Amino acid sequence: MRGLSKMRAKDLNYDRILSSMCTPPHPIALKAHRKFQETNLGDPGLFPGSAELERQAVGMMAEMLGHPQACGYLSTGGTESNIQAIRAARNAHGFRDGNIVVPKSAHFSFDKIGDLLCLEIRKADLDDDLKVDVGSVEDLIDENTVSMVGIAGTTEFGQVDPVDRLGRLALDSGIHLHVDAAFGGFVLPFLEGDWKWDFRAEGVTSITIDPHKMGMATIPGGGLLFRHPEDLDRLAAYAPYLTMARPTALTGTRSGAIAAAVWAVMNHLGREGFTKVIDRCMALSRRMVAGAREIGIEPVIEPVMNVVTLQMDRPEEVRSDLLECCWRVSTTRSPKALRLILMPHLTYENVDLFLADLENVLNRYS
Ligand code: 0PR
Repeated sequence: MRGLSKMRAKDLNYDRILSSMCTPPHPIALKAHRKFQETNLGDPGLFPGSAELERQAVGMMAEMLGHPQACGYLSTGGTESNIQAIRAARNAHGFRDGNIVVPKSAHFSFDKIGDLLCLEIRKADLDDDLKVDVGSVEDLIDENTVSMVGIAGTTEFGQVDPVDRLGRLALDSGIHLHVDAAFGGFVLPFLEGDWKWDFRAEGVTSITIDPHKMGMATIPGGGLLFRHPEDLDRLAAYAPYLTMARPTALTGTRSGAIAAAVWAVMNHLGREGFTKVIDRCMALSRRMVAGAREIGIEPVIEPVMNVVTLQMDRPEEVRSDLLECCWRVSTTRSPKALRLILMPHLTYENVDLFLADLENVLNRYS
């Protein structure tokens, strides 16, 4: 154990991490996770309690996403959910040399998908607010398009695509529409505003939502939901020797710990608890933006969710200078900016300390 402790001590704690979409799990999620660690959802007949928790956790997310009848499973995270959603869409079309149309802001998991599923990845332009341009999507779709993708909470800027309009285009053209809400899935339902980005938007066929990001569950906790059961069924393999003959997950063996963690944290926090968490993260984000403005820096967009991007000429240099004060931040590609995620582990005090260090670093350049 001493060897392990030595290695664990090398890992950072989350205090000064502003670059991550993960956060320490809620204590109740951790407790639940430990209790179910050795169970296996890959053979659910042996662990019916864990399987029931998964069904209920998926049901709670389905309700949150505006379609209580939606079906799906708990994956290892956004990458697996995106792969499986596109695989289901491709299988629905029954051909292999197709394409998918994703926004230029899509997560790099879609590049992996192109490679894995032998699909051409077509990238649609963004508008000035960094949302996908629906006209550009329309120009890129053709008879070989197996799916369009909209993002509810882009990785770099936390922006939300016009899913509603994409949904109408999807219905008109008979193409699947997958929404990647890996990050935004546990943010948008708790924000004020009339977002129509989930199953409430007609035409949305599947949604990626990650409990291990803003859902405060344990890693690896992903979610994938489908509007139509037949799409989930398109992922099924045949394994008659298991207690479930037609498993749909990408991985075989998978711990029930995540089902327990998601179930526990969703029941414990409920709508009210999550709203408090999100309110606080948004207040931290507003403080970050206001403090940045005081030292003459503007955000790229007014934050939609708890992702703050600050315009500057040389964000990579600022990033490495901030490392001297032990701050971990990241940068964006286009437009270039310093990227900060205000996760639940951050405090007002640390936001202020960060802003003071940022001002010092920027003064070196002036
Ligand atoms: N879709 C979106 C919109 C995402 O932001 C991410 C990950 C994924 C899909 C893929 O999810 P998984 O990583 O669960 O497969 N977004 C973060 C990113 O790649 C993940 C992350 C988390 C990165 C913590 C760094 C980190 O320290 O930027």
